[in-house]
Amino acid sequence: MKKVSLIGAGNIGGSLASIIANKNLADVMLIDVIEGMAEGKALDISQAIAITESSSKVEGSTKLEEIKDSDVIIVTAGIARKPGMSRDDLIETNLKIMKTVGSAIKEYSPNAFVICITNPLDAMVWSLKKISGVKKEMIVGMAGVLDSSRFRFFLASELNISSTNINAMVLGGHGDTMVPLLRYTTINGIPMLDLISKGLITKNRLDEIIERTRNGGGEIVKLMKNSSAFVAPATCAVEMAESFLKNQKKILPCSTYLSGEYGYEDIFIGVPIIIGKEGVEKVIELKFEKNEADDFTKSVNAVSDLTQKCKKILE
Ligand code: TXD
Repeated sequence: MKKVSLIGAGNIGGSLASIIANKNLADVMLIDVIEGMAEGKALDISQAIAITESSSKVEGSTKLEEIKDSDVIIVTAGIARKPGMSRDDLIETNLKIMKTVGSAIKEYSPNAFVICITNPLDAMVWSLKKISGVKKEMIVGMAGVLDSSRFRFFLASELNISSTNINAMVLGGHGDTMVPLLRYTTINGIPMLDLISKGLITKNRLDEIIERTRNGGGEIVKLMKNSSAFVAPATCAVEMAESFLKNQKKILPCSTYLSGEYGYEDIFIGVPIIIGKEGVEKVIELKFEKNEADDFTKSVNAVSDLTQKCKKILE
């Protein structure tokens, strides 16, 4: 069995452990600083395994050295938003945590495929790469798969069709400037834009759905008050981890380190990539139309501001 270490055993970490174990995907090592949190969740999940017929071993610890020799490490350590907080408000606290986590990855598991989830996502994964020294092909951020999944759900609800029939690509930063690409949104191969001309959905409704997708996280924080989304983020991160572990070569929108692609470098931003056993096996460069390029640039600028803040703090 491969080994997946989950640094952070909170809402998303616990969901990750449960999904990975029930899919019989890998052994799981849950880590948390809160005494008993990781061990308790590991024991709870382990007691379901007889029923789900999984052979995953699920363990928990407070010791970061237990991530030793992981194949995949998924990082959720950090604080989540409360109502009224922006993802950017988390930067100070969560950057300090990335320092601890990144140093542990460097020391105990430098060759793992690292998936960062902690917000503000694009700046945190940039910081984690810098601190851990993990090569750019082996570290990504989870956001675009979630934002695209939210977009697909909202569209499916509006059109009263199965969301599995909808292919969508939401790129850019994980925040208010994310870029849902209508031109690349299809319903079983039918371009979404054709549906507008056929009157199945109006441009106005589409714009409202894009806005709702941008605020997808905030909508859940407002409803749940003391936590943000966790089942969907965990499910999306497992899709990325599975593509690596099983060499599935899926094309997924992920926050990825650019070294000149799309004309940018030394920044993590959501772009389509192929994930296989070598990690980020290819960054796919789409040819944007003017409006798409403008939106993408706006998103890169927003992420770059936050990344610069992290750069200054880490210097
Ligand atoms: O799409 C996305 N990327 C976002 C990310 C989707 C939803 C949530 N997003 C962010 O993920 C959220 O804003 C947070 O920054 C993270 C984790 O969210 P979660 O809901 O899991 O937060 P919890 O439940 O507070 O869990 C975080 C755990 C908590 O148990 C802490 O004790 C632990 O992290 N923690 C640590 N574990 C290990 N090591 C250290 N240093 C540490 N510090 C805190």
